[in-house]
Amino acid sequence: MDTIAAIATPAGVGGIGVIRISGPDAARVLTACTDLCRVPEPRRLVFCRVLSGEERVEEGLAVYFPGPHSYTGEDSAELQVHGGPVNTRLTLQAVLSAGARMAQPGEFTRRAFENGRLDLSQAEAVMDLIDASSRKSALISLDQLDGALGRRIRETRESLLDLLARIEAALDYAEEAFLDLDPDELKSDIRGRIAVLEELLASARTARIYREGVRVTLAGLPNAGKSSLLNALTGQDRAIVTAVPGTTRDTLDSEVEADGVRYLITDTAGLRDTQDPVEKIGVERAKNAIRAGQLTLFLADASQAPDGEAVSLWNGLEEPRLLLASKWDVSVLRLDTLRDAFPGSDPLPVSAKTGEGLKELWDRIAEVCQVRQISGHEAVLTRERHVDCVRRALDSLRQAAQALDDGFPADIAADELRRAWHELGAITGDTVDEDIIDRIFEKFCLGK
Ligand SMILES: Nc1nc2c(ncn2[C@@H]2O[C@H](COP(=O)(O)OP(=O)(O)OP(=O)(O)O)[C@@H](O)[C@H]2O)c(=O)[nH]1
Ligand SMILES: [Mg+2]
Repeated sequence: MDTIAAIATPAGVGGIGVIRISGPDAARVLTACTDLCRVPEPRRLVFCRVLSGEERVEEGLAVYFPGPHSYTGEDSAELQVHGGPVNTRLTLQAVLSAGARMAQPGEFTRRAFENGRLDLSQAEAVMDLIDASSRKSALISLDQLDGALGRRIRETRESLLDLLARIEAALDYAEEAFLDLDPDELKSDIRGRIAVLEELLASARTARIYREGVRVTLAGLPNAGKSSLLNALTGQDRAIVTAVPGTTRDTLDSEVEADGVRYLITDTAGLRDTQDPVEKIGVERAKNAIRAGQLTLFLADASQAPDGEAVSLWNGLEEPRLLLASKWDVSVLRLDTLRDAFPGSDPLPVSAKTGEGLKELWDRIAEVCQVRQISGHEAVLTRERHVDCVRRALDSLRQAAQALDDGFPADIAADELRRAWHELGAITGDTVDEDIIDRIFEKFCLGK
């Protein structure tokens, strides 16, 4: 194993720049590229000058982490120098001249994984934490880094092994022991594992919502109050509001965070047949925005009688959709009237003017989008890769249960259980191909 080095801080100017070194030669490299005559005490910062040959190129702090108690599990060191692009590069050069080689992206974390310091899901959490775009998704990654997902997967795999052992023992001593193997009990154990995995799958949806946010589109006839509602929901004076129908021509996105979730709310042009070429394009864009969104809020103006055109637009909308009785402060209708006029609706009264109903609207949005609060230390599937593994494991478990239901011999079920065990192992990296590991780590940044 060779000794690797890289600049760990982002390119550019900053307070400090960190050069990381890891591998069996870390101590020797550190003393060779500095004026330190011996390795510093473990985990103690010491002042040093960085040397290139005899020449001083930088000065800063050095720290040494002997393995296995380091990030990578190997002997490691760090040099903290001034955070400029030229001097950090000079320092790296000095480290490389002292015998280290340039690290590949993600190579430090890959070594941590290969040395058993992190399982694969934790290594992925490191990257997700760095990439987190909201407070909540950062916290989810932190729990995963703590090992919450890995623990849940390992428990499930253990219990599958138990089941397998019971089946195999029964098969080995077929005649007398087969009686010990109560198929109903076996089935109910398998069902228990299925429930655990189904719960995990549901968590993936939540994680995705926290990571990517939710796109909500406002739609309705011209003048229904869409732009006013956009402004009210985001608390900004974002969209132009006038009493003239057809005010909004283009789509307009505005972002707002509610309960830790980022919502991208899109205001659109009022939907109507029009000869105006600009408005025509606007209506086309509105339709595209409705298709691209995850939820449509359809505004029906409650200050006038229900409009047949609005009803047919509502009927053409795909789920999930919510009907809002807009301008409720000047309503001339009862909610029941709207409910009857718009089939399949459960209208929610709102007023952009007074703010009435907005709190309820946020609650309904969260409910329809199935935003679930995540408590701390919960096992959550954060990546498509995990989701695929769990789906395949679930398939196998269902097949196993089915095989027992159909009265097939228990070794058929055992094959499926083994497959599920294998699939789940790919999440933690216990059973995974080298090329998948390559693909995961090549997406890491340099120095991580
Ligand atoms: N009283 C009352 N008036 C409202 C409310 N919301 C909107 N309005 C009025 O309704 C008119 C149209 O509002 P907009 O928000 O521009 O409606 P829109 O759906 O964006 O209209 P277009 O962009 O033309 O499609 C304006 O005169 C608003 O002041 C409300 O909650 N209460
Ligand atoms: Mg508008």
